Parts: sequence; C-alpha cells; structure tokens
Amino acid sequence: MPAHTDHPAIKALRDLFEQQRPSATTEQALKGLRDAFLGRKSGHITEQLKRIATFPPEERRDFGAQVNALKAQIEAALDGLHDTLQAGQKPAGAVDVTLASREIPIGRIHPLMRVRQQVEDIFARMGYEILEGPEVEDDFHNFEALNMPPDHPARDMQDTLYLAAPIVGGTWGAHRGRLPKAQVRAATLLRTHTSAMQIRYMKTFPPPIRIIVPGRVYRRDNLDLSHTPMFQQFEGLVVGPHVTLADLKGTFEAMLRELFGDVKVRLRPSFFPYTEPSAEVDITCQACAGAGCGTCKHSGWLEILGSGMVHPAVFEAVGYDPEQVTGFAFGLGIERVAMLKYGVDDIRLFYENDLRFLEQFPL
Ligand code: 2NM
Repeated sequence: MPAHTDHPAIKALRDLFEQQRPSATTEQALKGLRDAFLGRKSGHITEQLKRIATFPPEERRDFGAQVNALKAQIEAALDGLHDTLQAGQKPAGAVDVTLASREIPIGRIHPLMRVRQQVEDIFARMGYEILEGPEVEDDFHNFEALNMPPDHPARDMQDTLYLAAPIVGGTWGAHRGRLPKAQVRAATLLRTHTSAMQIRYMKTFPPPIRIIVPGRVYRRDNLDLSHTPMFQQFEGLVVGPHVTLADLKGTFEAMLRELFGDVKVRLRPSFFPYTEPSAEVDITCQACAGAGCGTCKHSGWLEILGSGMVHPAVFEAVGYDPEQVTGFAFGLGIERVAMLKYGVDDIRLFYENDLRFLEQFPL
C-alpha cells in the first residue's frame, strides 16, 4: 500500500466544511450545510462518490475509502451540531455576541505635550502665530544673528552639539565647545534654542509680528534631576512700532495666571546677549503659597522664564530698522513648567516612558 495522503479534492472539501461549520448557528443554517455536503442530487460528498467509478482500478479503492471516511466525519459533525443546537448551546467556533468585550487600552497625552498644547492654546487666543523650525541649524541663525559673534563669551554658556561634517554624504561627529573661527562659519549644529527659527521668520516677514515657536532643543548636558541633553522649549516674540516692557509684563501675567492659577508675577534684572534690558520672570510658589518651602528654595518665588526687549543688533541682523520697531521676546522650558505644575522632581521621568509614571496623568 502506498503511503497515505489525502487526495486534493478530499482535502479541499474537508477545509470547506471546517470553514463553513461555524455558520451553522440555527437549525435552518444547519440544514443548509447538510444539503450542501450530503444532498442526494448535488451535495459535495455525493459528487465525489459519483467520481469513484471514473478512477483507474488501482486508485479506485483508496479514493473510495477517503470519500467515505470524510462523509462519515461530516455526518458525525452535523449530528453533533444538531445536538448542540437542541441543547440551546452555541456551537464551537461561533461568535457569542453576549460575551463581554476585551478591554482596549486607551493611551493618553504625554504630560509634556499637554503643557505644550495648553501654552499654544493660550497664545493662539492672544493672536500669536505658532510655528516650528529645523532642529539642525547653522551658526548664523543660532548664534550670530542673536548678537553672539564667534568669539562672544555667551557661546560658552551653552555647550553646543556641533555636527562637524556636512549633513548629506558626510560623517557625523560632535565637538564640545567652540570651534575655530573658520569652521564656525560653515558649522551645522543642533539648535540650542528655538530663537533660531525666530531669526528665520524675521528675515522672511516684515513687522509687525506675534509668534510662538515650540520645539526640541539640544545642549551638551549630562543627565541629572534637572537636565537632559534634549529638552523642549517655547519661545515667543512680539515686534511692532510701539511694543514696550509693559506689554511684556502684561503678556506674562495673562499667560502665567492661565497656566498656574492665581499667582503673582515679578521681574528680576538678568542678562541675555539678544535682549536689553533682560529679565527673569518669577511666580509665587504654589507649593507653599509664597511662605517658603523646598520647591522654591525657601524664597517663596519660582523662576519660570527668561525674557527681555529685543536687542537692536538682532533687528539689524534680520533687516528690521531698530529706529522703527521695538519688541519683546521670551523663552521657557516645557519640562520645567510641567515639573512645577505636576510636582515632578526628576526631569528624566518624562523620557523614560514608564507607564507607572505616565498613567498618573489625566486622560
Ligand atoms: C529667552 C530669553 C530672552 C529670545 C530672543 C529672541 C529673538 F529672536 F527675538 F531674538 N527669541 N527669543 C529670548 C529672549 C529668549 O529665553 C530664555
């Protein structure tokens, strides 16, 4: 006897039956299934039984045995389905629509994106345009136009990640700190602040302007409780014929009260190369209501953002006339705002994607 394998026609019929079997969920459907396979005139099995006589004598016996075996299996299965239906049970393989569905896990907005959306919303309602820019920048937009010429000491304040070679077709490498003057002019770098995009915007569009630039920025920092080499920033810029320091303060008061509730806002003198005068902006500490605590280092105040009136040299670099326009600008760290708002004491938590952390934020 040859090694036994199903004849292709038998295998196809068995597969067809297995495929159609789950649909027999009512007596009527079951009868349809029985007719289709065992019907006397043209059931699939009946057709195969008729074929037996057409096989050559040496194959006839084996094929006949296979057809009859499948017929017996199908009859048994149909009888079983009949019994199941009689007993009022669902046959195996049928969909039970009364079962409770499986729980579908729902994602939620990341706390940093939540803060970003809130800040964007506040400024959108004040009429600001919101735009992003390239994360790979050149020296002009990131430094030079912002009143930081190649030998300006302010470049040491930010440890920049330089891309030493051209981006297309070159090899990548990072240099710490300042590059020789000749290389600086050609250097590409990862932007250290989104002001680079504000320079691009001013070069392209005339005043008046009101813009907000959120996005990722990069600094060569080591990880600790309050530093990550990549973080997210929000910078704002308003330029027009009569923009004053009072506009700056009023804007921050409106924004910070929406973001943090009933807080007081104060300005402290500071320094940035691209603004004059410059101011650090504080709000009263919400953790202790101004009384002094660990969060505010017992001062009652929290530093929220840096700001100032745009330096005339910046306007000159982008082709604006500093005699015709003034402006204010500011920058804030999204992580810092999220940490203060939600009481998070380690910035790294935002980037570890530990669900035990993320699931604590509202949907
Ligand atoms: C800050 C603080 C102060 C700033 C300046 C400019 C520009 F493009 F107008 F010169 N954009 N952003 C600025 C000013 C940013 O971040 C702490």
